[in-house]
Amino acid sequence: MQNSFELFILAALAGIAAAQDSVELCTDTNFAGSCVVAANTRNKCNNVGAAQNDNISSVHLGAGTACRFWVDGNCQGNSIIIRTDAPDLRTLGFNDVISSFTCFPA
Ligand SMILES: *[C@@H]1O[C@H](CO)[C@@H](O)[C@H](O)[C@H]1NC(C)=O
Ligand SMILES: [Ca+2]
Repeated sequence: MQNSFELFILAALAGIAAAQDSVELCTDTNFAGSCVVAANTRNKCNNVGAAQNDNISSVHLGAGTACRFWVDGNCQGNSIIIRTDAPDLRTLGFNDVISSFTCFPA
């Protein structure tokens, strides 16, 4: 039987894990416009939703998270790895082109 303290620790660890594999994708620079938080992003390819396809201009990474972004769906085509928050993807030559991504521990 687990005591309440052990359950509290497990819940806290689960919360950290959820945050660490998340990424926020925004259609405007500086994390503005229409933003979507994607969770459970690791160890698989994630296609962005139709409203955000070729429309993402800034990326806010969850704690301890880095991501690779592709210009085509299903993680195909040219790609870029982003390891720190990107408030303006124009500076990386990757504005309004992202269609898919995967994330991993930073
Ligand atoms: C891009 O996102 C904006 C919201 O910031 C939206 O108004 C616009 O329709 C989107 N463009 C496309 C092509 O989906
Ligand atoms: Ca945009």
